[in-house]
Amino acid sequence: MVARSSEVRPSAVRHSARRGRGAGRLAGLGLGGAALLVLLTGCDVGKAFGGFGWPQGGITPEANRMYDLWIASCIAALAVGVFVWGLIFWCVVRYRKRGNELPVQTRYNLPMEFLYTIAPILIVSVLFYYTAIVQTDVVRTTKNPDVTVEVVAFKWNWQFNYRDGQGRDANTEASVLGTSEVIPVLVLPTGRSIRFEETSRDVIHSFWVPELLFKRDVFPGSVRNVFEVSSLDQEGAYVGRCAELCGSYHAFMNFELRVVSPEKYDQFLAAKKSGKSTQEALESIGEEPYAQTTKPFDTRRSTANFNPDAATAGAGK
Ligand SMILES: [Cu+2]
Repeated sequence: MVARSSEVRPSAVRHSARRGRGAGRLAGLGLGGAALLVLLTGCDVGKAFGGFGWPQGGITPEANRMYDLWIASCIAALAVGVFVWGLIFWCVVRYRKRGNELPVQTRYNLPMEFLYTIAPILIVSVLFYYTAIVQTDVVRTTKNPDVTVEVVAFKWNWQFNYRDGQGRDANTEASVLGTSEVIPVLVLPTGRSIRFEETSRDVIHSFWVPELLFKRDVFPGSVRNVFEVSSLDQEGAYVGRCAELCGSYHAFMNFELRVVSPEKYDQFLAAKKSGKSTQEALESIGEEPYAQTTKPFDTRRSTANFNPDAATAGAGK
Protein backbone atom coordinates (compact mmCIF):
# COMPACT_ATOMS: atom_id res chain seq x y z
CA MET A 1 0.00 0.00 0.00
CA VAL A 2 2.94 2.31 0.64
CA ALA A 3 4.25 1.63 -2.84
CA ARG A 4 0.86 2.29 -4.40
CA SER A 5 0.35 5.52 -2.51
CA SER A 6 3.79 6.74 -3.49
CA GLU A 7 2.78 6.48 -7.13
CA VAL A 8 0.71 9.61 -6.72
CA ARG A 9 3.55 11.45 -5.12
CA PRO A 10 5.40 13.25 -7.91
CA SER A 11 2.30 14.68 -9.46
CA ALA A 12 -0.33 14.94 -6.80
CA VAL A 13 1.49 17.12 -4.37
CA ARG A 14 1.41 20.46 -6.08
CA HIS A 15 0.19 23.16 -3.80
CA SER A 16 -2.96 23.98 -5.57
CA ALA A 17 -6.17 24.44 -3.64
CA ARG A 18 -8.19 23.43 -6.69
CA ARG A 19 -6.32 20.18 -7.03
CA GLY A 20 -6.56 19.54 -3.30
CA ARG A 21 -10.29 19.84 -3.57
CA GLY A 22 -10.26 17.43 -6.53
CA ALA A 23 -8.35 14.79 -4.57
CA GLY A 24 -10.65 15.26 -1.60
CA ARG A 25 -13.70 14.82 -3.79
CA LEU A 26 -12.24 11.69 -5.30
CA ALA A 27 -11.40 10.24 -1.90
CA GLY A 28 -14.89 11.04 -0.67
CA LEU A 29 -16.36 9.40 -3.73
CA GLY A 30 -14.30 6.23 -3.24
CA LEU A 31 -15.10 5.86 0.45
CA GLY A 32 -18.71 6.90 -0.01
CA GLY A 33 -19.12 4.36 -2.79
CA ALA A 34 -17.68 1.60 -0.63
CA ALA A 35 -19.91 2.56 2.29
CA LEU A 36 -22.91 2.67 -0.01
CA LEU A 37 -22.07 -0.77 -1.35
CA VAL A 38 -22.02 -2.17 2.18
CA LEU A 39 -25.28 -0.43 3.11
CA LEU A 40 -27.06 -1.51 -0.04
CA THR A 41 -26.09 -5.13 0.10
CA GLY A 42 -25.95 -5.52 3.88
CA CYS A 43 -25.18 -9.03 5.05
CA ASP A 44 -25.57 -10.46 1.58
CA VAL A 45 -22.45 -8.81 0.26
CA GLY A 46 -20.44 -11.97 0.97
CA LYS A 47 -23.02 -14.18 -0.68
CA ALA A 48 -23.19 -11.95 -3.74
CA PHE A 49 -19.45 -12.43 -4.30
CA GLY A 50 -19.31 -16.13 -3.44
CA GLY A 51 -17.86 -15.36 -0.03
CA PHE A 52 -14.84 -13.77 -1.76
CA GLY A 53 -13.39 -17.26 -2.01
CA TRP A 54 -14.10 -18.18 1.61
CA PRO A 55 -16.14 -21.37 2.23
CA GLN A 56 -19.74 -20.54 3.08
CA GLY A 57 -22.25 -22.44 5.18
CA GLY A 58 -20.48 -22.55 8.54
CA ILE A 59 -22.50 -24.24 11.28
CA THR A 60 -20.92 -22.78 14.41
CA PRO A 61 -20.87 -19.22 15.82
CA GLU A 62 -17.07 -19.36 15.54
CA ALA A 63 -17.30 -20.24 11.84
CA ASN A 64 -19.66 -17.32 11.25
CA ARG A 65 -17.37 -14.90 13.06
CA MET A 66 -14.40 -15.98 10.94
CA TYR A 67 -16.53 -15.63 7.84
CA ASP A 68 -17.65 -12.12 8.85
CA LEU A 69 -14.06 -11.09 9.52
CA TRP A 70 -13.05 -12.27 6.05
CA ILE A 71 -15.92 -10.47 4.33
CA ALA A 72 -15.23 -7.24 6.25
CA SER A 73 -11.52 -7.47 5.40
CA CYS A 74 -12.33 -7.96 1.73
CA ILE A 75 -14.66 -4.95 1.71
CA ALA A 76 -12.00 -2.84 3.43
CA ALA A 77 -9.38 -4.01 0.92
CA LEU A 78 -11.71 -3.22 -1.97
CA ALA A 79 -12.47 0.23 -0.57
CA VAL A 80 -8.75 1.00 -0.31
CA GLY A 81 -8.22 -0.51 -3.75
CA VAL A 82 -10.94 1.59 -5.36
CA PHE A 83 -9.50 4.71 -3.71
CA VAL A 84 -5.96 3.96 -4.91
CA TRP A 85 -7.07 2.99 -8.42
CA GLY A 86 -9.09 6.21 -8.52
CA LEU A 87 -6.04 8.27 -7.58
CA ILE A 88 -3.91 6.51 -10.17
CA PHE A 89 -6.37 7.10 -13.00
CA TRP A 90 -6.98 10.67 -11.87
CA CYS A 91 -3.23 11.33 -12.00
CA VAL A 92 -2.94 9.67 -15.40
CA VAL A 93 -5.61 11.96 -16.82
CA ARG A 94 -4.94 15.13 -14.85
CA TYR A 95 -1.15 15.15 -15.31
CA ARG A 96 -0.85 13.65 -18.75
CA LYS A 97 1.91 15.07 -20.91
CA ARG A 98 0.88 18.31 -22.58
CA GLY A 99 4.14 19.60 -23.95
CA ASN A 100 7.87 19.35 -23.58
CA GLU A 101 7.98 21.58 -20.54
CA LEU A 102 9.16 19.81 -17.37
CA PRO A 103 6.29 19.69 -14.84
CA VAL A 104 6.69 21.27 -11.43
CA GLN A 105 8.84 18.95 -9.31
CA THR A 106 7.61 18.74 -5.73
CA ARG A 107 9.09 16.84 -2.82
CA TYR A 108 9.11 16.94 0.97
CA ASN A 109 5.38 17.45 1.06
CA LEU A 110 4.95 16.68 4.74
CA PRO A 111 1.16 16.25 4.92
CA MET A 112 1.29 13.83 1.99
CA GLU A 113 4.22 11.84 3.43
CA PHE A 114 2.50 11.77 6.79
CA LEU A 115 -0.68 10.48 5.15
CA TYR A 116 0.91 7.62 3.29
CA THR A 117 2.87 6.54 6.35
CA ILE A 118 0.00 6.74 8.80
CA ALA A 119 -2.80 5.39 6.59
CA PRO A 120 -1.25 1.92 6.01
CA ILE A 121 -0.32 1.65 9.70
CA LEU A 122 -3.91 2.49 10.62
CA ILE A 123 -5.29 -0.06 8.16
CA VAL A 124 -2.99 -2.83 9.38
CA SER A 125 -3.75 -1.97 13.02
CA VAL A 126 -7.50 -2.21 12.47
CA LEU A 127 -7.14 -5.53 10.62
CA PHE A 128 -4.85 -6.84 13.35
CA TYR A 129 -7.23 -5.74 16.10
CA TYR A 130 -10.24 -7.56 14.67
CA THR A 131 -8.18 -10.62 13.69
CA ALA A 132 -6.85 -10.90 17.24
CA ILE A 133 -10.36 -10.63 18.68
CA VAL A 134 -11.83 -13.30 16.39
CA GLN A 135 -8.83 -15.59 16.78
CA THR A 136 -8.97 -15.39 20.56
CA ASP A 137 -12.63 -16.18 20.39
CA VAL A 138 -12.16 -19.17 18.06
CA VAL A 139 -9.38 -20.85 20.05
CA ARG A 140 -10.93 -20.16 23.46
CA THR A 141 -11.51 -23.19 25.66
CA THR A 142 -13.78 -23.35 28.69
CA LYS A 143 -13.64 -25.21 31.99
CA ASN A 144 -16.90 -27.09 31.65
CA PRO A 145 -17.99 -27.80 28.09
CA ASP A 146 -21.28 -29.68 27.72
CA VAL A 147 -19.79 -32.48 25.63
CA THR A 148 -16.22 -33.72 25.42
CA VAL A 149 -15.12 -35.95 22.56
CA GLU A 150 -11.73 -37.51 22.27
CA VAL A 151 -10.68 -37.74 18.63
CA VAL A 152 -8.23 -40.58 18.10
CA ALA A 153 -6.62 -40.72 14.67
CA PHE A 154 -4.67 -43.67 13.36
CA LYS A 155 -3.55 -45.01 10.02
CA TRP A 156 -6.09 -44.89 8.42
CA ASN A 157 -9.25 -44.27 10.34
CA TRP A 158 -10.80 -42.57 13.34
CA GLN A 159 -12.08 -43.42 16.77
CA PHE A 160 -14.36 -41.04 18.65
CA ASN A 161 -14.55 -41.46 22.41
CA TYR A 162 -17.34 -39.80 24.39
CA ARG A 163 -15.70 -38.74 27.64
CA ASP A 164 -17.03 -38.10 31.13
CA GLY A 165 -14.63 -35.21 31.70
CA GLN A 166 -11.66 -33.34 30.29
CA GLY A 167 -8.09 -34.39 29.79
CA ARG A 168 -6.18 -37.61 29.77
CA ASP A 169 -7.57 -38.84 33.09
CA ALA A 170 -11.23 -38.73 32.11
CA ASN A 171 -13.01 -41.95 31.21
CA THR A 172 -14.49 -43.05 27.92
CA GLU A 173 -18.22 -43.69 28.27
CA ALA A 174 -18.90 -44.75 24.72
CA SER A 175 -16.89 -45.11 21.56
CA VAL A 176 -17.32 -45.04 17.79
CA LEU A 177 -14.68 -46.84 15.75
CA GLY A 178 -14.25 -46.62 11.99
CA THR A 179 -13.22 -49.60 9.91
CA SER A 180 -12.40 -50.17 6.24
CA GLU A 181 -16.00 -51.27 5.70
CA VAL A 182 -17.90 -48.78 7.88
CA ILE A 183 -17.37 -45.01 7.98
CA PRO A 184 -17.30 -43.77 11.59
CA VAL A 185 -20.23 -41.47 12.40
CA LEU A 186 -19.57 -38.85 15.08
CA VAL A 187 -22.95 -37.98 16.59
CA LEU A 188 -23.14 -34.60 18.32
CA PRO A 189 -25.99 -32.39 19.58
CA THR A 190 -27.08 -28.92 18.53
CA GLY A 191 -27.05 -26.09 21.04
CA ARG A 192 -24.36 -27.46 23.34
CA SER A 193 -20.72 -26.51 23.66
CA ILE A 194 -18.40 -29.23 22.42
CA ARG A 195 -14.79 -29.83 23.21
CA PHE A 196 -12.59 -31.85 20.86
CA GLU A 197 -9.48 -33.42 22.37
CA GLU A 198 -7.21 -34.82 19.71
CA THR A 199 -4.57 -37.48 19.87
CA SER A 200 -2.91 -39.75 17.34
CA ARG A 201 -1.69 -43.34 17.59
CA ASP A 202 1.00 -43.00 14.96
CA VAL A 203 1.70 -40.01 12.70
CA ILE A 204 0.32 -36.49 12.34
CA HIS A 205 -3.24 -36.38 11.03
CA SER A 206 -5.64 -33.45 10.86
CA PHE A 207 -9.25 -33.37 12.00
CA TRP A 208 -11.31 -31.37 9.55
CA VAL A 209 -15.01 -30.83 9.03
CA PRO A 210 -15.31 -28.15 6.33
CA GLU A 211 -18.55 -26.75 7.81
CA LEU A 212 -16.73 -25.92 11.05
CA LEU A 213 -14.42 -23.79 8.90
CA PHE A 214 -11.73 -25.07 11.19
CA LYS A 215 -9.17 -27.82 11.22
CA ARG A 216 -6.53 -28.79 13.68
CA ASP A 217 -3.63 -31.21 13.47
CA VAL A 218 -3.79 -34.40 15.50
CA PHE A 219 -0.40 -35.18 17.03
CA PRO A 220 1.02 -38.41 18.38
CA GLY A 221 2.81 -38.54 21.73
CA SER A 222 2.16 -36.28 24.65
CA VAL A 223 0.60 -33.42 22.70
CA ARG A 224 -3.16 -33.25 23.12
CA ASN A 225 -4.62 -30.67 20.78
CA VAL A 226 -7.85 -29.19 22.06
CA PHE A 227 -10.42 -26.89 20.53
CA GLU A 228 -14.04 -26.06 21.24
CA VAL A 229 -17.13 -24.91 19.43
CA SER A 230 -19.70 -23.03 21.49
CA SER A 231 -22.54 -24.76 19.63
CA LEU A 232 -23.52 -26.56 16.47
CA ASP A 233 -26.37 -24.58 14.97
CA GLN A 234 -27.71 -26.82 12.25
CA GLU A 235 -28.73 -30.46 12.25
CA GLY A 236 -27.48 -32.56 9.38
CA ALA A 237 -24.76 -34.83 8.08
CA TYR A 238 -21.37 -33.33 7.29
CA VAL A 239 -18.40 -35.09 5.80
CA GLY A 240 -15.17 -34.98 7.76
CA ARG A 241 -11.68 -35.63 6.46
CA CYS A 242 -8.07 -36.04 7.40
CA ALA A 243 -6.35 -32.92 6.14
CA GLU A 244 -2.74 -33.96 6.68
CA LEU A 245 -1.01 -36.27 4.23
CA CYS A 246 -0.42 -39.22 6.56
CA GLY A 247 0.40 -42.15 4.28
CA SER A 248 -0.82 -44.39 1.46
CA TYR A 249 -4.48 -44.43 2.50
CA HIS A 250 -4.69 -40.85 3.75
CA ALA A 251 -7.50 -40.18 1.30
CA PHE A 252 -9.54 -43.00 2.86
CA MET A 253 -9.70 -41.31 6.26
CA ASN A 254 -13.20 -39.94 5.94
CA PHE A 255 -15.76 -39.73 8.70
CA GLU A 256 -19.15 -38.16 9.15
CA LEU A 257 -20.31 -35.58 11.65
CA ARG A 258 -24.01 -36.16 12.36
CA VAL A 259 -25.59 -33.24 14.18
CA VAL A 260 -28.86 -34.18 15.90
CA SER A 261 -31.16 -32.64 18.50
CA PRO A 262 -29.97 -32.77 22.15
CA GLU A 263 -32.76 -35.26 22.98
CA LYS A 264 -31.70 -37.61 20.20
CA TYR A 265 -28.08 -37.23 21.23
CA ASP A 266 -28.87 -38.25 24.82
CA GLN A 267 -30.77 -41.29 23.54
CA PHE A 268 -27.91 -42.19 21.22
CA LEU A 269 -25.39 -42.01 24.03
CA ALA A 270 -27.63 -44.08 26.33
CA ALA A 271 -28.01 -46.70 23.60
CA LYS A 272 -24.26 -46.82 23.06
CA LYS A 273 -23.65 -47.14 26.80
CA SER A 274 -26.10 -50.01 26.98
CA GLY A 275 -23.90 -51.90 24.54
CA LYS A 276 -25.55 -51.21 21.19
CA SER A 277 -23.42 -50.79 18.10
CA THR A 278 -23.18 -47.34 16.53
CA GLN A 279 -25.47 -48.44 13.70
CA GLU A 280 -28.07 -49.87 16.10
CA ALA A 281 -27.90 -46.76 18.26
CA LEU A 282 -28.36 -44.53 15.21
CA GLU A 283 -31.37 -46.56 14.09
CA SER A 284 -32.87 -46.39 17.57
CA ILE A 285 -33.02 -42.58 17.35
CA GLY A 286 -34.48 -42.63 13.84
CA GLU A 287 -31.27 -41.71 12.06
CA GLU A 288 -29.68 -43.31 9.04
CA PRO A 289 -27.38 -46.02 10.41
CA TYR A 290 -24.59 -45.45 7.90
CA ALA A 291 -22.75 -42.37 6.71
CA GLN A 292 -24.68 -40.30 4.16
CA THR A 293 -21.97 -37.96 2.96
CA THR A 294 -19.21 -40.40 2.11
CA LYS A 295 -18.71 -44.09 1.62
CA PRO A 296 -15.87 -46.51 2.27
CA PHE A 297 -13.25 -46.46 -0.43
CA ASP A 298 -12.54 -49.52 -2.46
CA THR A 299 -8.93 -50.42 -1.72
CA ARG A 300 -8.89 -52.66 -4.83
CA ARG A 301 -6.43 -54.89 -3.12
CA SER A 302 -7.04 -58.23 -4.74
CA THR A 303 -5.05 -60.83 -6.57
CA ALA A 304 -6.55 -59.53 -9.81
CA ASN A 305 -4.56 -56.34 -9.69
CA PHE A 306 -1.62 -57.71 -7.79
CA ASN A 307 1.60 -57.03 -9.64
CA PRO A 308 3.37 -60.40 -9.87
CA ASP A 309 6.58 -58.79 -11.18
CA ALA A 310 7.02 -57.04 -7.86
CA ALA A 311 6.14 -60.11 -5.82
CA THR A 312 9.73 -61.08 -5.20
CA ALA A 313 10.92 -57.57 -4.45
CA GLY A 314 12.31 -57.60 -0.96
CA ALA A 315 10.56 -60.84 -0.20
CA GLY A 316 13.73 -62.91 -0.17
CA LYS A 317 12.29 -65.70 -2.25
CU1 LIG B 1 -4.58 -38.98 8.35
